[in-house]
Amino acid sequence: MNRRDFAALLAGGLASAPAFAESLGSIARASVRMAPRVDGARLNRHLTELSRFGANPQGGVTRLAYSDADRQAREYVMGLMRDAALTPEIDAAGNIFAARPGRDRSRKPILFGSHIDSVPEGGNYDGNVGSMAAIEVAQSLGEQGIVTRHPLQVVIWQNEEGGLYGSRAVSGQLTAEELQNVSRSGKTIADGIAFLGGDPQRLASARRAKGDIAGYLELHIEQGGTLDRDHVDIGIVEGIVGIKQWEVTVTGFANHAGTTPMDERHDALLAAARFVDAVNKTVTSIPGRQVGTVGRMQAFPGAPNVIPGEVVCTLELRDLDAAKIDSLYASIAAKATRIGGDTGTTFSFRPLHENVPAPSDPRVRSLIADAARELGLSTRVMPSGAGHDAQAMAMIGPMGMIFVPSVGGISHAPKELSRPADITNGANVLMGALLRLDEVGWA
Ligand code: HGY
Ligand code: MN
Ligand code: MN
Repeated sequence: MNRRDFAALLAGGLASAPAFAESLGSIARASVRMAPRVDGARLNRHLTELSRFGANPQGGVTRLAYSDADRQAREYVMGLMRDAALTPEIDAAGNIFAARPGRDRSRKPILFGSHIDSVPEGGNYDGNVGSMAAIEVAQSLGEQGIVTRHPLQVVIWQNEEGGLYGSRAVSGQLTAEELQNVSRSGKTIADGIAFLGGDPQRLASARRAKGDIAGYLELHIEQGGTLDRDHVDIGIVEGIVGIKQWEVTVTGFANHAGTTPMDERHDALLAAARFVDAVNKTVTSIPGRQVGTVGRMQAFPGAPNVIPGEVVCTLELRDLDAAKIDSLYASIAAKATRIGGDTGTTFSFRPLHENVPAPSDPRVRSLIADAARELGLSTRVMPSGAGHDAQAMAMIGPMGMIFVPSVGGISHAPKELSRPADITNGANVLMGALLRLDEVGWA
């Protein structure tokens, strides 16, 4: 029913309540018809199928970047892209891009997507939800005959979990030294990129400059418990934490565990144990949401009857404020020196990688809020304690992130779970935000 008829109905008085209710219903249906929707059943089916690649017997997935499971999963995803009438291509950095032309060739592309690599013994939703949803949105737009003004590019980033390697190559933040970092699959980053079909010698061709994109949108699971606990449908990310990681080497002196008196030892593992405690005490000594973690530790030579002569571990610090990360690091390094003095050991720190903190674009946040409101979904503006490829994209264009609830806040673990209805909601919000971004397009 159009506006004029509706006004006549009101002016002529209500013929009868049922007629009026019917008219309201038709208006409501008309407005619902205006909000295109994804095929939620197909989206959740694709998520289930994707979980086969690198599946763990205890549940969840180990799909390490540059592993066979990663490459096989990428093949599956590229097949879905072709089913969605997209043409997947692999850029020199090993990222998968699938483009759809827009009506206005002068416009810059809108990018949207996520990653499908996982942590060891991770969950089936981290990255996968945003990746499958992006393909589903592109497929649904095509099926509903919706052609956007801007070109669209669905992207599946490579090696997000190792440190945003694929997206940082595109944003120009990846350094040549980092290509020699060894990934969890055992391959160097350079070999891993080649394994996925990229070309580490031509990384510059994957680079995009600030202004090369009209915007970037990413749907992701919250990986925390706020939305689930407070029964909120959609998280609108205000900013993504900065992350700095170091490899820490503690050097002592390997010796006989039986004949070396306690006061003559240079025990690298004792020093490392005090270091872990010092990290925790330093990070919790000031107010705020900063976090610090020693996530991995190896003692050498690793025999019960040998005093460890060396320990290699990791240090990771996160906060929305880069300056706070740096001051925490300075305090921890000073404490490490004192621990070394007390134990006759030395500490060295080798930077592994850095993700700079990234605020989302307030204009994109309001588009996401409008899309959620139109769908009758509740929203919460919130920070992201997890790192995401979106923070690399924020370096080159307006960025927005959409969260859906993680049940119990569990993530990076086999019990990671998001409900199918929430995932479908998130994909519909992604679609709505994308169409709004296309409408207002700033570039
Ligand atoms: O580690 C992170 O925060 C992200 O899940 N890669
Ligand atoms: Mn992720
Ligand atoms: Mn993750």
